[in-house]
Amino acid sequence: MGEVHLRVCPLCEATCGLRLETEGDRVVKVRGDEHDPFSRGYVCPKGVALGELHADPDRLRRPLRRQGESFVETTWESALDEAAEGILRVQRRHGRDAVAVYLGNPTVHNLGALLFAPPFIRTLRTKSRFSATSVDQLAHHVAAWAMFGHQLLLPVPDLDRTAFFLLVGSNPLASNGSLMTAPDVKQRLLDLKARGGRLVVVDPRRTETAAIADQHLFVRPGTDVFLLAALLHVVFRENLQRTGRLAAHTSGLDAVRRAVLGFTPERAERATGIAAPTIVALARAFAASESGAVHARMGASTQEYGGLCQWLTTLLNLVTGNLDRPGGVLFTTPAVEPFRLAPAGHLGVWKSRVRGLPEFGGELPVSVLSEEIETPGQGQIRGLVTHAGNPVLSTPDGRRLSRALRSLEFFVAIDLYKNETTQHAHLILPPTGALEHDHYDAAFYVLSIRNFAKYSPAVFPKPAGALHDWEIFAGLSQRLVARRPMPERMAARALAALGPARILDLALRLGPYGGLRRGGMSLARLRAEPHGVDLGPLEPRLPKALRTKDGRIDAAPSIFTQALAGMGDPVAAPGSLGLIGRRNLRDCNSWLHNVPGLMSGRDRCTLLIHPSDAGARGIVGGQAVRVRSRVGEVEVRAELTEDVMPGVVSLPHGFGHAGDGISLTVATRHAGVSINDLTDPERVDALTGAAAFSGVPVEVVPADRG
Ligand SMILES: Nc1nc2c(c(=O)[nH]1)N[C@H]1C(S)=C(S)[C@@H](COP(=O)(O)OP(=O)(O)OC[C@H]3O[C@@H](n4cnc5c(=O)[nH]c(N)nc54)[C@H](O)[C@@H]3O)O[C@H]1N2
Ligand SMILES: Nc1nc2c(c(=O)[nH]1)N[C@H]1C(S)=C(S)[C@@H](COP(=O)(O)OP(=O)(O)OC[C@H]3O[C@@H](n4cnc5c(=O)[nH]c(N)nc54)[C@H](O)[C@@H]3O)O[C@H]1N2
Ligand code: SF4
Ligand SMILES: [Mo]
Repeated sequence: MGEVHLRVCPLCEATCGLRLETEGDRVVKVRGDEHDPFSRGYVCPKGVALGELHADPDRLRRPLRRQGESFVETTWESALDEAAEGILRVQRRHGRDAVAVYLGNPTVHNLGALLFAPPFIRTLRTKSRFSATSVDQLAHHVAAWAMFGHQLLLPVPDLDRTAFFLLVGSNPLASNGSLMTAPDVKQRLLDLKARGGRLVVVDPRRTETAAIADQHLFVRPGTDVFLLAALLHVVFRENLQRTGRLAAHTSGLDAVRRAVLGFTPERAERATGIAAPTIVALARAFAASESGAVHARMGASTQEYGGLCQWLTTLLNLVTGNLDRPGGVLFTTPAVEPFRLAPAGHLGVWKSRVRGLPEFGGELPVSVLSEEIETPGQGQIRGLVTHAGNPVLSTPDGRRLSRALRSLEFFVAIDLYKNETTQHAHLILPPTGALEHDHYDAAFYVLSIRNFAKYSPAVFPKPAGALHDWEIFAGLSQRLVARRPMPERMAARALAALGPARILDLALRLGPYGGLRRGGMSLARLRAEPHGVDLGPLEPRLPKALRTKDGRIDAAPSIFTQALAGMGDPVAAPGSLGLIGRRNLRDCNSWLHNVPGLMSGRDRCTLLIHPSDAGARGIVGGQAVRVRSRVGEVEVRAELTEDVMPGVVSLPHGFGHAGDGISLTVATRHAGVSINDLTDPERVDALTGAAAFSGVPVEVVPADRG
């Protein structure tokens, strides 16, 4: 007899409620949970594939130890002992910072890891800390920290109530949304249009999202800063600003007005390719709209001016009166307050050893990881711990990183697969799969378009002899502090004894909906409401929520005004094309290509190129082409389409599953090529250190002529 389980899908930011039917240790059916008040029954193909992922024969179930070029199974006891010994050995020989750590994206989709990775990293006492943040949303944290005083004060678009949604560099119809947790985002966008609202998309490609928009503006990659500054310029020039209630709690607005004086719509036209009158009309329409939200994501965050883009985006929302008001962008009031989980942030308190890029919140940009491993000297990285990350495919110049990883004295990977990155480890420690542990989206309810809370119990019991991510972290931490003073040992033991569920319960009780009153938020309450608890629409929280020293919004942090003042106009490299990435609904960064149900249909890893650019190079549709950048080259099939603007080519990210060292049977059959064999670690946002993926200059030639 089968069983029915309710839980949240842990694969992307949308947090859809699922209804899983199981028989024994098998998932027989996955549907969207129509009684989940937030996701309302929506599910995408990835959610449906969770059962296949769970059953994937390539998913590792036992710790592996490298022996020459192959791996052998070992016991957890000896794997954890060896891992801790390896880490301590490198630190004894070369110093604490010689051991680096990299946290990948799924770390934030896993409550146990989210809670136990930070204390583990503190135990390492290393400054060599990296994560996927610096190839993703770092710009948002820097802007939030500089303007609002806390890196997690991220304004979220009030998608269900806004009258005007201006979306820059994001394709939620493929990604399901980002820094905007909005399950069933397509329907929500269609609802916006149905209630008379307006959707405008700014993107170098006519994406699936652009296709349903009222207006799509092609923008040259990496030039959004000129557009955003020009929109502000028009708002000030035409006296359309109405900062309203928040003006009294904001400093620096005059400096902002002065900062954008030189950013005319005509200058923006030259940089972006968007006609000046179009920019003027957009500024007027947005400012006049009864409400509006500008949201700039991946395409605008991972570019040379990503930090500036996020600052200008928030300013646009602020000066048009849309910050912290219904229909605009607001801060969530999540059941678990993020301020209890994460510190406020700091920027550039130290710099990376080789290139001098700034830390943010204690992390260095991952674009420097290879050089920090390769460059001899005090502080050289000789050991590495990765958790839920695949930086060989996800960070710039992955091939170089792959070679660098091979040179490490010690590398331990906590991961479900032997993939492009973990194949280089000395130890691979595989945790339980998503369905074998409980979950609560502590991170994504901070970014949610409604205040919402839902607890997911494990679907399957933990298999005998398996460990959860948090248990691996706790086991390592306890071993690392074994010879340290008593208080440290006791703290590590006490934390492990608590475990994630009890920590969550405590955080819920201490949170804004907790307290002693009956029905106050607690784990028991969430268990009793398995479809989730809707905590209402977002509500204004300013100025109270501000964490700046003076309790005011800083509209003009000097890091931004100076960077904007120092900006020159973009110069195009003659003959080259600008490379951008893309996502497909059935991908999940680099790691779901081993699930057969997601890989049917035609080859997704193609180079999109405009027919005029193809014609000029003698390229026809379907032809193999060679794409070459400063750092590397790949060979891939060209797909001709007028959906990318002339001068721009697009490759998906997350492919490139070749080589004998990986154990990904299905993914290898759909290997594709890695866009990050072309992206360049030298191209970063100087302000934040984040990778600049947008517009990497590439040459494209027919493969038989290259
Ligand atoms: N199916 C699927 N869903 C995912 C993921 C996945 O891999 N697959 N990954 C998840 C993760 S980790 C994240 S962070 C989110 C990201 O979610 P999104 O932010 O929506 O990211 P993308 O879908 O990559 O959309 C980025 C868009 O920016 C455009 N772009 C590129 N360069 C520029 C530029 O210079 N300016 C402008 N204006 N646009 C530009 C690209 O053409 C692309 O359409 O998606 C999440 N959801
Ligand atoms: N050029 C280019 N590069 C990009 C992007 C882009 O758009 N263009 N997108 C960037 C973005 S937004 C992101 S977030 C990064 C993602 O980059 P990463 O986080 O480095 O890589 P992922 O592809 O998400 O790989 C996740 C890994 O975690 C493992 N895993 C999955 N679940 C778990 C778990 O519960 N526990 C453990 N221990 N392991 C698990 C998987 O097996 C896989 O190895 O890539 C970035 N790189
Ligand atoms: S949209 Fe995201 S959360 Fe929802 S089912 Fe798909 S992968 Fe899972
Ligand atoms: Mo991401």
